[in-house]
Amino acid sequence: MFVDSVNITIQAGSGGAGAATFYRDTLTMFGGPNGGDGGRGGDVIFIGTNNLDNLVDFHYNQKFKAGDGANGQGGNKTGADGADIIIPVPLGTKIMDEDGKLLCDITKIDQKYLALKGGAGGFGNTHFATASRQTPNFSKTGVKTQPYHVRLELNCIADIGIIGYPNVGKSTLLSVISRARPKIANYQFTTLYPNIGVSQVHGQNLLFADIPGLIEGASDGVGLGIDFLKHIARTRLLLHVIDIAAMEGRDPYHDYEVINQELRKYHADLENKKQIVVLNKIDSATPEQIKAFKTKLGRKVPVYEISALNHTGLQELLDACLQTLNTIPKPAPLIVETVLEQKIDKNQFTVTGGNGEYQVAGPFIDNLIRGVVLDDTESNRYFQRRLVQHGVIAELKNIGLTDGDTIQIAGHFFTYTE
Ligand SMILES: Nc1nc2c(ncn2[C@@H]2O[C@H](COP(=O)(O)OP(=O)(O)OP(=O)(O)O)[C@@H](O)[C@H]2O)c(=O)[nH]1
Ligand SMILES: [Mg+2]
Repeated sequence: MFVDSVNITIQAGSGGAGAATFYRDTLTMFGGPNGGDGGRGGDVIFIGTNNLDNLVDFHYNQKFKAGDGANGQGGNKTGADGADIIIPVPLGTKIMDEDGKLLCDITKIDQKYLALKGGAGGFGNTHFATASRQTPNFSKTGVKTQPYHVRLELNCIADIGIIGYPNVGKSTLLSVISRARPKIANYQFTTLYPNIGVSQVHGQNLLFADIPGLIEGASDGVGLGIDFLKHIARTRLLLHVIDIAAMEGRDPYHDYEVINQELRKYHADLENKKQIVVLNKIDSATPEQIKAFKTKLGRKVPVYEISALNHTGLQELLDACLQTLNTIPKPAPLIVETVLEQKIDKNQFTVTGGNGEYQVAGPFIDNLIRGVVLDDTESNRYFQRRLVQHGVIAELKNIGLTDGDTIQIAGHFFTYTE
């Protein structure tokens, strides 16, 4: 099976909670706070590998979660960090958020993309000891993470795309210039998904992608359609393979025009890609067939004559591929890297309401509420102080908050007293 797009869920590890413990021994009844911090949650990291050539593994496994951080313990023991999860993806994988925004384009072996950072561990109560609060009996819970949906889309990475009608010998060509072993047979649509092969030409590796056959109407979905044309979007050169022996009775030059028209209809970029025309099956063609084609083509495009079956003309073709490629600059890789959680502004909050009832919400509140235990007087005071310090109360006053009004925050109700 060949899978080139999948939706998966990823989640970083949550941070462990800090401990609220106190030093005690046989002589000390009430020692100082010694609660250790919680461990950090693991990160979610994607990594490029050439051991995979498509996304089929994600068809069976779509949920990825990094390890949670362990809770802190007494005696100032920090909890262990959660393990990162490292997700290998084939080269050419684009990682997008659920709105389709590109987050990262994996194009190199071992290229890493940090998609989600693990949640920070909560502070143990040692952090909360101040001159005026010597025995803090609260600690912070770790940052709880959420699952994110991301989409993976594969656009094969290849220097050269091999295109043409079905049964013209595209896979045969790939099989004789590389070690790839695509299925070859004397019927149309033998190839159902792109095959990638590497050919060494004068010490340089050229990556070829053999694309399933195209026919008239492909750009409207006829045959295997254009699903696979996206896999030649990144190639810099196209080998347009023609069955010059016309073994299936079609006119080779008409084939050539039809395919170009389908490319044009699909995307102007494909039409503008440099092409080398490959007249295949010359072992079975007449000199007249070759001449007729070349006359119609004129001099506008380079033409090579080969027999993939008999291995004729291959070296000349490969030399031309190398030479042409070296004249076309490599497209600059798309470098966009957004850590998903950085999308959230942790200081942001909104105030709403009026007539004695107000609400506060937003990431600032979500983050703050995680770190406090509201039933605990001390913790509750700390919470209220943070609201003042962060300007939440001032904002509420701006929209009319006065003494005795109710403020609703994350499902809790508070009565405001000046
Ligand atoms: N006589 C001759 N036959 C060839 C040559 N190259 C390929 N063939 C034959 O043409 C048939 C089709 O070859 P494939 O390589 O499967 O063709 P394809 O273009 O990949 O076809 P699809 O995958 O269906 O698009 C097979 O029977 C091959 O043996 C050639 O140079 N000469
Ligand atoms: Mg094929």
